[in-house]
Amino acid sequence: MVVPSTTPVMRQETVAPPPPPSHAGGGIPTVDMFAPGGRGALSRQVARACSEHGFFRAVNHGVAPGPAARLDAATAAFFALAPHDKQRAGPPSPLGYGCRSIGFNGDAGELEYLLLHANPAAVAHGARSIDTADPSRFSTVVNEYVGAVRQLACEILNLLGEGLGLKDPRSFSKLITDTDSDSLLRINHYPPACTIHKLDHDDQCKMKSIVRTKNGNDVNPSAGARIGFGEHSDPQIISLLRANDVNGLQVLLPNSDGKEVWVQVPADPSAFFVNVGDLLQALTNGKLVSVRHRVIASACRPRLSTIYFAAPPLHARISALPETITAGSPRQYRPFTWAEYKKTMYSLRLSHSRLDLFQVG
Ligand code: GA4
Repeated sequence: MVVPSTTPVMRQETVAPPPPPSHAGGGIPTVDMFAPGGRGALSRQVARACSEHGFFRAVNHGVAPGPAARLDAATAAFFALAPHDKQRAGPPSPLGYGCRSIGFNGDAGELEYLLLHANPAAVAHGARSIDTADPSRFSTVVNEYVGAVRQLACEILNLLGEGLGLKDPRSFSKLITDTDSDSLLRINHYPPACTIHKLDHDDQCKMKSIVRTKNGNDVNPSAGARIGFGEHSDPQIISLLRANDVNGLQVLLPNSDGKEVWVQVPADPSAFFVNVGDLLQALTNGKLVSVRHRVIASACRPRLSTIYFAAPPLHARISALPETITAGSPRQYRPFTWAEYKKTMYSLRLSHSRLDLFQVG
């Protein structure tokens, strides 16, 4: 992964160096969304976390716990159904209920999931096969959650726009608030690993950072490591992940020697984990990099995660913002529509670095 310079590159005027995000929790930058110090400092912190890591933990984020608790209860009830009842909401095409199989090209993981479109009409349609007894109960809960999380996503994108010194700081958030936005909600349920494979308890529960060697193989300290969700970057603009207290998420970050290592992200049910997606990389001409991440499903308790993937409308034209293109930093990606990008991503495997296919020259 190319790591951009440590200060946001697009800012024209001279400003005080951004306060570094704190690194509580295993090298994962943390941004307190209500930290004292004012909006300027906060926006620079968000921009710095996205530029340096493409990833951060948002705490004190202002999303009320109610919608999340209600969604968790509804999805836990769904996953507790008998397999044939869950299958009524599948197979994912790509939306719906899925078990193990991910996408259309042979990727698989140790999980089951619900993948939903985030707009209310689509939620209502999907809910009919998810909560057959009372579909409107399920869609109300999903819409309430999506509304709250979309607001946080917009706030983060506005702060990012401000921190990067964009001419229009709302350039990113406008794309996801469009009524035709193609945003998704994914709920992943990773069953407890030890009940499936009966591996040694310690092997299953002790996951450490895994060093990636030159030939791309992982030095795996645990024989029990199983791929829950394989290595990939998120294709959209930004993703907001919230999970229960079970570890599993890992992000690929450079260590102090510049070597890429898988860093275990300590679980924090009260936080949102924010990922830069491929489209944000394209819009910023590569100044921000979409972080590669995966889930290793080795815990002895189920992991439940919910991810909001904020996307533009299908017809949106994705092109580097003019202020990101300079003599020293020529255009990296040809313009494309989100529809075109989606078509490409569904033709490829999960781990593919798909944005490379849009590189110029
Ligand atoms: C990865 C991020 C999101 O979970 C997702 C995934 C999608 C799917 O599960 O249908 C994809 C994957 C994701 C990228 C490549 C293609 C499409 C599976 C796959 C192999 C919902 C998304 O938008 O892209």
